[in-house]
Amino acid sequence: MPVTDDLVALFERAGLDTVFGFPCEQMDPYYASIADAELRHVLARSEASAAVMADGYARASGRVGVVDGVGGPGAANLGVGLVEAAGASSPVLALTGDNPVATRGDGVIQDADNRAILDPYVKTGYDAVTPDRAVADATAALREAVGGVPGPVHLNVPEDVLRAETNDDSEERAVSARFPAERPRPALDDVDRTVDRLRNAERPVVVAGEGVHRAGAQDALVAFVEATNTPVVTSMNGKGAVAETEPYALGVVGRWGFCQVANDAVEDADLVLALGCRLGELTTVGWSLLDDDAAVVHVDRDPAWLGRNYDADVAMAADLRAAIEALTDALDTDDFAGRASRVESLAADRANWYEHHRDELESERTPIRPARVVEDIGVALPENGVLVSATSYSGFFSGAFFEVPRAGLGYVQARGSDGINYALPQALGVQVARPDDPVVALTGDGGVGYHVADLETAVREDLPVTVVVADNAMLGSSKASQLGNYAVDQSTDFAAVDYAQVARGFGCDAERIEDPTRLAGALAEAIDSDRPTLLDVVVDPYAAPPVLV
Ligand SMILES: Cc1ncc(C[n+]2csc(CCOP(=O)(O)OP(=O)(O)O)c2C)c(N)n1
Repeated sequence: MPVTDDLVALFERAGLDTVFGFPCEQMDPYYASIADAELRHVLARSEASAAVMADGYARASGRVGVVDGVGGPGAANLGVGLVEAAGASSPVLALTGDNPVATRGDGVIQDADNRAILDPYVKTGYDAVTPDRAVADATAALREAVGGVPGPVHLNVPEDVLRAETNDDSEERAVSARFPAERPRPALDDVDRTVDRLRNAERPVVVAGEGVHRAGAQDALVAFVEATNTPVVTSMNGKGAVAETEPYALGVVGRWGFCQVANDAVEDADLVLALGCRLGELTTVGWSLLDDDAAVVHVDRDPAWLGRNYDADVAMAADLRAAIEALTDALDTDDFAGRASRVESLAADRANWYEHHRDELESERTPIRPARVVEDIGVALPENGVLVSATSYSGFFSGAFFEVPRAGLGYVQARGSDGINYALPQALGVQVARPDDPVVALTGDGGVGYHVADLETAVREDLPVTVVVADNAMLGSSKASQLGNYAVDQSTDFAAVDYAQVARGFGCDAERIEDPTRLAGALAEAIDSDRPTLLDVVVDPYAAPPVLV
């Protein structure tokens, strides 16, 4: 059996319906095997885009995103996606071709040390130098991607190995691309100690991070906080861990795109329950938010994060869903019934905070205020929708003002790396995984430039995303940072570009929007449409974002 038939069969048996990539001669046998199989191959416009799509697909499907590319330049491009996947614990399997084992390194075209290129971003890199190893290593790579803390892996397969036959007994290898692969439980002692602490705390708060999403622990978290009347803030990566429309949800905490009530609740807390959250610099505003006397309970799948930023009074290296369910099972709801009034009072504070920004959210000024763009997206996007936001201003405004209406993966922002470029390809990957749910990508004009050719991918692959370009014809936050820190403005302006025209050239529907009163209607039409649509929204570069400098 050809090695590549085995690889494709393995991916299908693992539960994958789609893979992503960009062809090369080295990988011809793999493409020939895919052509004969059910597996869908999504052709992106670069290996970088394909890798980001695989990341989006992984997050939204709960399965590994597989991406292929040529060695050398393709491997380097794949790194663009893997650096984000690595930072966000997103399981992506990068498959690179390579020159034949006998001649690689001897000045053959596209020659490179592919392992060395991608090693910094992967849990494990495999170099399959025999046909049987190729299938065995692919199996190991899939298991590695979903085992423990999910994350990217790399499988390098030289061309001669890809063209070979194998006698491998791979059909007997049990493998699943779903994550998490296992759910280690917390120690019962730690669970009891946490419940004790929670019972005795006066101002507890949950800080929920992306670990809640990766573990599919959103419903468990909702049950826990409803049983205990504990308010919840999220890191940016944890946004949507609970429905942000619920009274106990206080929004995003931290330096960028935060709700003031969320920051205040953490500053004021006497007990912080950090669930699947690294308590990193952005979330804690440079580790300044938590009170020195606050007790910390930290639950994370990755023991390396326990105690790294804060000493935890109780530290549990466990699956998030298993841990949160264990907490709920161990407590007595009656002990927490009296706390509903605190939740109501915090909900009123959040409503006031929102009202305080109402003028911006509903502003009819031109150029259009970015907060208005986010507000109108929130109104137009149905409950089953996903907003994939770029970082920078798009992320500052959407983090604060977009409310994820139900617990689950309703919002993605590339905080694994903070790259400004990911929103468009990530949204395409999410749309592949969720063909029936509307997906909106919100991005700056600087960010959209990186992968703009993938508007063609959206058309060809029938992915009806809505792309909203918050177009200020500049690298807005770079300009603000240079002016603020050095009183200079160097290399931050672009010439005006009509992105609607560009999008039409790639085959999308498109509209340029300068009138704020047109925004809501255009968004509703785009989201309702079964075609990819780009809205080039001319926004005010000088609207102040919710950022703590
Ligand atoms: C890949 C990458 N390159 C550079 C940066 C540094 N950076 C942060 S914000 C920003 C400007 C982003 O401009 P744009 O996408 O147009 O969004 P805007 O700030 O104007 O809303 C840059 C260059 C980054 N975060 N990621």
